[in-house]
Amino acid sequence: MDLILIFGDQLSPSISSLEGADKDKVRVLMVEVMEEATYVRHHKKKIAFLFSAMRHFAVSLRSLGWNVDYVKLDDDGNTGSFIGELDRAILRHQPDRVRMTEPSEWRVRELVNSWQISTGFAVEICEDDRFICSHSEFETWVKGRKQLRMEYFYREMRKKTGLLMDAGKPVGGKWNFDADNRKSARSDLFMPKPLEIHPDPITQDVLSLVKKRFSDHFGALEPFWFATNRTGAEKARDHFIRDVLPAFGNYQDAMLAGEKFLYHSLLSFYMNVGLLDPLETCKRVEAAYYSEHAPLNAVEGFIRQVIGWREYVRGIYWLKMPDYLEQNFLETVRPLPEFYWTGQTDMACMREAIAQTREEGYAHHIQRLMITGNFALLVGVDPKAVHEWYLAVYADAFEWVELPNTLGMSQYADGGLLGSKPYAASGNYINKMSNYCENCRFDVKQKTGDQACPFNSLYWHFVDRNAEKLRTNPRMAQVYRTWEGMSRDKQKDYLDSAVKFLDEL
Ligand code: FAD
Ligand code: DLZ
Ligand code: SF4
Repeated sequence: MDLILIFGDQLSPSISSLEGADKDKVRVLMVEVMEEATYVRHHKKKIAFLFSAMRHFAVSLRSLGWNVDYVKLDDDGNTGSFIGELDRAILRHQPDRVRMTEPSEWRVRELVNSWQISTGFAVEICEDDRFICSHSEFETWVKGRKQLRMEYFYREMRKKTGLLMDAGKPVGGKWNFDADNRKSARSDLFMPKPLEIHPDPITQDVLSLVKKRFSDHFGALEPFWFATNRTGAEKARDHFIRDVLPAFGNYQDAMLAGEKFLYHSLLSFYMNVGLLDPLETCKRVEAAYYSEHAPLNAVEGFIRQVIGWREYVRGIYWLKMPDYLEQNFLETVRPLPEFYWTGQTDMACMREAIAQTREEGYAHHIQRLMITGNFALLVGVDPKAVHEWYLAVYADAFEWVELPNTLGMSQYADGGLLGSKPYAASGNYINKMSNYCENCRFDVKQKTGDQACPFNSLYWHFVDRNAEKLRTNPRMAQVYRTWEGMSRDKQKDYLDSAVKFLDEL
């Protein structure tokens, strides 16, 4: 008999570990364990989402005839760890073999490896075929390339999947319509609202548990509106395609005070735990283009994020771990400012991004990259501290996708493997893409002094202090020309302003 361990982000009925298994000769094991909920102190909503989705999945497996051992967090004897629960299940069932789909995170893969070595138990690890690009395909793509640019990888994925392809050529004559996706949003636009799912009894039980056991974790637990099963996630997907997708592209980079979601899909949670299949989701989005429901810039933009960025960061993660976690190209050491947890800051943009992160366990890409990420980059926070924050606070955060985005894309800690230049920006960019500055105690137009937007002087401080590392980057050449063309006095004003702000941080 086989014991099949299913992790909390493997909630797909077609998961490879179940494929071909004989229901009568298999025991499925799913476990809620304290170790997973606390190795970083996850947002309350994230824990509730995971546990509720796991419990719903166990119910659906049982209804399909699988024998499932489901260990709840508060069950008697729960050891609190994957390995402890694996050991207990082996004592209970005396299986011949343990089987699982490869864990998505290096940390858990290592746990399983060491357990296998120490016990000598037979473990079969199946490939996770919910991704379009396997580890070996990614390694083949990497071979012989000097630069690992996402754009080229993405084109391979378009060819492989046939999405938006016409006789071997990209539909619309171009691979990428990102240039059309930079509009700033206005508050008088019609804003779609996310589909809210009312908690059912399973979710309500989990909410009580999280309230009781994780009250000291970051974030608001309620209102809790996430889907926690496949049917709910499919409804959220259909709602996105019907009401939101047509404007997804136009406002992809926009930010508006009070608008937490804009035209984003809110599907990362569901795809990352297996409630939605990424490829199927992309096919449905593609169909919206062919039926003339959504324009090409929106459809191509969404598909690029999923089969491009999402697959690409996973490839980088598995290619570069475990060393990737230790990268710190800019050699930064500052601890994460306390207001990342409290939201108490006079900077309206930061306050807004952190407040909604606390309320929802969600912020959209540009908030993550150009507000909270940009600020940490400019002030020089230790990239590992930034990583741990992102991993804890977002409901869609799993290390394989979060780490390359944070350490690589946002903090440039990998020295440019993922992004060709640091995503550093002054207040001007934030003002162009949002209306945050209208209600800020700082003045985005002032460059230095107590009233000036801190991002302005911090930007030049960042440029100056990293000159040795960044000056030779061709994409930074213009920035350094501008900096070096400034008068000594002007440079000094910027640096003095920044140092004063940093001293008080
Ligand atoms: P949409 O804007 O609607 O995009 C559609 C889909 O594209 C997303 O659901 C997601 O699956 C995919 N996608 C978009 N951008 C990326 C990207 N850069 N990498 C991978 N997939 C992408 N995404 C996560 O899923 N988990 C994370 O932990 C995570 N951490 C991030 C940390 C930082 C610092 C940054 C800058 C980005 C991070 N992202 C992460 C990527 C991106 O911000 C989220 O995928 C997105 O905001 C999720 O919201 P959405 O579903 O509304 O996305
Ligand atoms: C995120 C998470 C949390 C909070 N709790 C659990 C859990 O109790 N049991 C579980 O199987 N998975 C959990 N997860 C998701 C895991 O961290 C995720 O499955 C790992 O990334 C596997 O590599
Ligand atoms: Fe943010 Fe500066 Fe604008 Fe204030 S003025 S919201 S700190 S960018």
